[in-house]
Formats: sequence, C-alpha cells, structure tokens
Amino acid sequence: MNTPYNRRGFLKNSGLAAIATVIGTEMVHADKLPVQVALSDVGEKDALKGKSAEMIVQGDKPWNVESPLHLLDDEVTPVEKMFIRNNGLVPEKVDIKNWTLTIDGESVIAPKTYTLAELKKKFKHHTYQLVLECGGNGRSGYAPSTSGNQWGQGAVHCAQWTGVRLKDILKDVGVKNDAVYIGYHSKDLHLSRDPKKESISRGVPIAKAMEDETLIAFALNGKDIPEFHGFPLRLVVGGWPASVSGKWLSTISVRNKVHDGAKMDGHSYRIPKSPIAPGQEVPQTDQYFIIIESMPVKSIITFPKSGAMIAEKTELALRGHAWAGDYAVKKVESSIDFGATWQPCSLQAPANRLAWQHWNTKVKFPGHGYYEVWVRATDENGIAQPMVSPAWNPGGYLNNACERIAVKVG
Ligand SMILES: Nc1nc2c(c(=O)[nH]1)N[C@H]1C(S)=C(S)[C@@H](COP(=O)(O)O)O[C@H]1N2
Ligand SMILES: [Mo]
Repeated sequence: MNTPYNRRGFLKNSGLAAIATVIGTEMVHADKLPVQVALSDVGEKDALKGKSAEMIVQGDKPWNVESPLHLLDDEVTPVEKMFIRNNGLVPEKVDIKNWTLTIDGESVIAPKTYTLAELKKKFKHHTYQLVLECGGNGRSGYAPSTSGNQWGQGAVHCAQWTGVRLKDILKDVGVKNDAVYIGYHSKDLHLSRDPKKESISRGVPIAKAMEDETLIAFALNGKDIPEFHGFPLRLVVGGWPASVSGKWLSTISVRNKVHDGAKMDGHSYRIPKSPIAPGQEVPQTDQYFIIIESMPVKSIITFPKSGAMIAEKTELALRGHAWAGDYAVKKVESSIDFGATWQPCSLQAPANRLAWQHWNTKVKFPGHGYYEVWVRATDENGIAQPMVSPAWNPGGYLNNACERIAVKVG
C-alpha cells in the first residue's frame, strides 16, 4: 500500500496490465480480470456475434460486454466495437410489421399508438452522433468496490443515430401542462422470464425529453439498429446515463410526477445528496439520494495502447475523445509528470451537440525511462476531471478520474 499511486484503485485493471506489459512481470490479479467466455457456454442469443474478438465480457447472464479503450479509436463508434449493457434478456422474436410505439401516461390528453411505418412516414428524420455512457462506467476504480459490472472506462460509445424527435411525437399526441417526466417501457424479458416484471424502465424530466437531440431512433450508423442495441426502436438520450436510453422501446409514458419504473429507486442511478465516506451506509430513500442527470466531464486515450514503447528523442503522438454530458469540452491537456505540469492538446468541435470531441497531441520526453501519460478534460463550466476517483457512492457511478497510459522510452 505504500506505492505513491495505489490509493483508491489507481493502478487496478488497465494500469496493472500496462505495467505488466512494460516491465514484463506477471500480473498479480490476472485471475480476477474478466475473461472471454467460450461460445459453447452461451445459452441465450450470442451477443458477441458481429463484435470484435477483443471485446471484454463482463458477464453473459445478462450480457454485458465492454470495449477496451484502443477499440474506441474511431470518430464514430462502429457496431462491432460498441459496449453492450443488458439488464434482462433480448426479446426472443421481433415482428417489425406489428411493432408499435404507444404514448400514454397521466399527462397526455389521450393515449396514441403508432406503427413503425407511421412513425417513419409522419415525422421528419434527424441524425445525430450521441455519447451513450453507462452510469457505472469506471466503477472498477472505486474502493471499497461496489456491486455491479466492474467496468473499466470502456462502457461508452458515440455512434450515429437516426430517428424522429420525441418532441415532435409528443406535440402530435398533445401533452398536458402538468407533465414533469417521461418514462420508457420496453420489450426485453426480465431475467426471471416473468412477463409481468420489467428489467428496467427509466426516464428523464420533460425538458430533456423535449430537446432536439432526444430521438426515437430506428437506425444506427445508417443501418437498422442491431438486435442487442435495441432493434427495432430505441429511445436515445445523449449525455445522460445510458440507462435512460431504452432499447426495444414499446411505450413512452408522460408522467405528472417523477417516473417510478424499475431502477428509478434505491441506489440505482442515484447518488447521495451530500458526500459520504467510502463504504458509508445511507438510507436509500429520496431524502438522501438524487437521480443522476448529466454525466460528468471525461476523456479517454484511444491511441496508443497502454504499454507503448518508443525510442529516445522521438515524439509520441496521442489521441482520443472527450465529452461532458450536456456540456461542451473546453480544453484537454496532457501530463507526463503525474499531473505536476500540464500541456494543452488540440481539441475539435463536436459534430453536433452531445457528440464526443476528438483531441490529439504530441508528447516529448526528457530522457529514457518509464512514464505515465495522463490526460485531463475541462468542460465549458470550468469543471475538470479529478486525478483520482471522485466521491465514492454505493452504486459506483460517475468515476471520471483522469485516464492514463504507461510508456517506456528508450
Ligand atoms: N430495454 C432496455 N433498455 C436499456 C437497457 C436494458 O437492459 N433494457 N440497459 C440500459 C443501460 S444500463 C445502458 S448502459 C444502455 C446500454 O446501451 P448499449 O447496450 O446499446 O450499449 O442501454 C440502456 N437501455
Ligand atoms: Mo448502464
């Protein structure tokens, strides 16, 4: 515990692996790292079909599959490199001719149902690149560890979604003045296979639902949405925990109160209102917990892989992406001295609001040896990523600590 960077899980996972690559020693916790499962072990439909062989399987009941960061190098994430997070089982049969979307709830004037064909015909189509990041992305960095998938930082993607605006549909249906929230209902099966149970049914305040970029999507990267990402219809809400982007969408309920579906309570996608000590127990009630909304500022290094080796006196070219929930990223910086000094990186504007922004830089090293390259993003409100894990919370959400890679020079 006396190493300078071992507090709060600093070198766990990618860090450990990186160091092993550089110094060639064995990985102490190799037995605890997620492994690829053999396809013959798989009962349910195969989520790995059409995915890169390098994807990390966190679990297969339900399917949870993470992208190693170097796979996220593309500007727009291709399907084969997109993480999957399922709470239940993918619908067994999808009949797209009879697939409908119903808008109901206390705050609609009268419920209305559209077929898929009607939705596509009646409303204007829009296309956006949107960051969907699991609220628990980075969870493995918290100590004490919290339950849930032990994601590294690869439960994020920025794909291109096409669909119709939820606000256009809500205008067509007619929403009452007392609407405060929307909630989605989906066709995936609960793990128990009990049709009366929902695996997840979350939502957002009406203002977020009414944003231009909030889509009822039917296409991903120009093609039908793949089975595991919500075929044939999905709510897509960029910048917020991806759990609000309901896959296999069948109903949107317009609510006159905060939506109370599955995973809207307890510590699910909620954090303590006031900071608590790591491991501290707090009653998981509305009095003590608030719902996570916009995700915090974050950046990832997608090139090179951790463990890079370069010759002395050469420059290292680095690149990646940065995003900040509802906000734009204002600057990205890099450090080779554990955050003592920072140098600016070049940063591009997003393709559209709520898309990630690409950054790149060239780093010079003073001499041979072992280095870590750290990258830190700051959002338009002046809020930067912390260098160590931020406030511990029982669900292990919102870990946006700086990303780092190991580099050996000479
Ligand atoms: N119907 C339904 N929608 C869902 C989920 C789910 O289990 N069922 N998982 C949510 C969570 S927690 C995340 S992080 C994202 C993951 O999206 P992806 O699998 O397309 O990457 O989908 C969200 N939408
Ligand atoms: Mo998630």
